[in-house]
Amino acid sequence: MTALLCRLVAPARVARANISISRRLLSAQAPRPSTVSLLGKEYATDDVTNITSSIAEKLGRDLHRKPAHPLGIIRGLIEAHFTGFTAISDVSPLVTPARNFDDLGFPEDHPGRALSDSYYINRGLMLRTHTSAHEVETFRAGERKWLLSADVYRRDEIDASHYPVFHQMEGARVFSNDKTGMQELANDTARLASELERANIEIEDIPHISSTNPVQPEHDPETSALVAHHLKLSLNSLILKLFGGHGASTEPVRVRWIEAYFPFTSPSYEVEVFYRGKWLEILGCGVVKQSTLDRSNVPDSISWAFGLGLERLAMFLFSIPDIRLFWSQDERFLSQFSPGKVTTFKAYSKYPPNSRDLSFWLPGTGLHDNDFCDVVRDTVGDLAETVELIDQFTHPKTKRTSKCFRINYRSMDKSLTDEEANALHEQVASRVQEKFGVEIRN
Ligand code: FA5
Ligand code: MG
Repeated sequence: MTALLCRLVAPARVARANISISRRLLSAQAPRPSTVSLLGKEYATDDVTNITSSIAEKLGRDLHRKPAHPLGIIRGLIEAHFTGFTAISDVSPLVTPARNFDDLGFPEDHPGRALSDSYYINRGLMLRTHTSAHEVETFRAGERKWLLSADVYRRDEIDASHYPVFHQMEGARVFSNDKTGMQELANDTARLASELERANIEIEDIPHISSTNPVQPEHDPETSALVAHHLKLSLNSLILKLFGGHGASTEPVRVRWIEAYFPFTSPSYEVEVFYRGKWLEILGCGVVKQSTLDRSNVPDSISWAFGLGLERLAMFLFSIPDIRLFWSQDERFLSQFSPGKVTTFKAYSKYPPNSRDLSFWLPGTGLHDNDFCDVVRDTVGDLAETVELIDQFTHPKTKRTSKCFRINYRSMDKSLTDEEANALHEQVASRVQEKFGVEIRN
């Protein structure tokens, strides 16, 4: 859940910002509008509001619901694999912090709650940071085998594999903790195990339960291990389906299971798949905390759940090199995909980047790198391909700190002229100055 800071590159002495703008120091910050409009409704803002207009515009795009979009195709393939599961994909991204964090046992001081990591509309409403935010309501609605796909939002760095909006699919299966439920578990485990035995798949497994990945005190260790085993088989079978038919067919699919920690599951795992020479983390999962089922009024039951990243899967399966492409409205991108089919993306010409540096003295109150990234994104949108902190320096006498960021401007659709890049950079500089009252250096 901890979002990364803006990517740090080894600090080097570099030329100062190649921009010349007035050094006017603005002390007052831009006033905050009293409401923000999201999905056609107005919401009151307050002192924690940090949603930006470039993020607000992403709400309702619903890429995961477009049948000929790579994210929609992946969703369809997974839903087809899990037969008998209810598929949900139309839940609003606006949730209470209680849903996103408290219901799932996140401690008060968890970094995911910070304003620097999550988007808040106001103190009572935020953009979900993961699809687990809907576990309690879905269990409470009586669903016992379900998949829920949605857009999720995290304040994060800007680069080819990080974007502040991405998509997850949550999956869960509940078993009655009685003879019938355990029989169902045993039968399905046997079916999956025999399927996987015959398949060309290499699995690095770990014990279902260990001292560092414990059974919950409410659970019988044997039952918990059976549920964890069924979870592993269910996901190995999905991975075989998704990755088995692509690439060099003689190579086995390689999967490794790793111990993990989530506040709402125990034992917990992450899964990595070896694909095109790299290990790729695709999901987190585990045995659902009994407190979640209790809160959802699901008695005498035990459940597993997983949350997987749809972009991560799609980037690998479709060979899509840049996460921003998922948001492209360019026909050269969209026309390459058709419902139900995994095809290899053919890159169209990539226009040259234009990099510009911006350095400034931080205000006395400091400035989080994610705040800077957000202003860049809000000013120039996807034209900012990467933002890197390339230098920082604290003056030995005044103790003031200066930071230098390098912004790579690149359009997916055209070549940017030097003048256009300069104009974008000027806009960024004046927005940063206006918003944070920083003093721009040159
Ligand atoms: C979670 O979000 C948990 N809610 C998952 C979970 C669900 C655990 C149910 C247990 C039970 P995590 O932050 O690791 O965990 O994200 C899950 C997956 O989302 C990752 O494995 C990855 O595939 C994807 N993901 C996470 N961050 C990003 C990102 N910045 N860009 C693209 N995909 C991401
Ligand atoms: Mg993770």
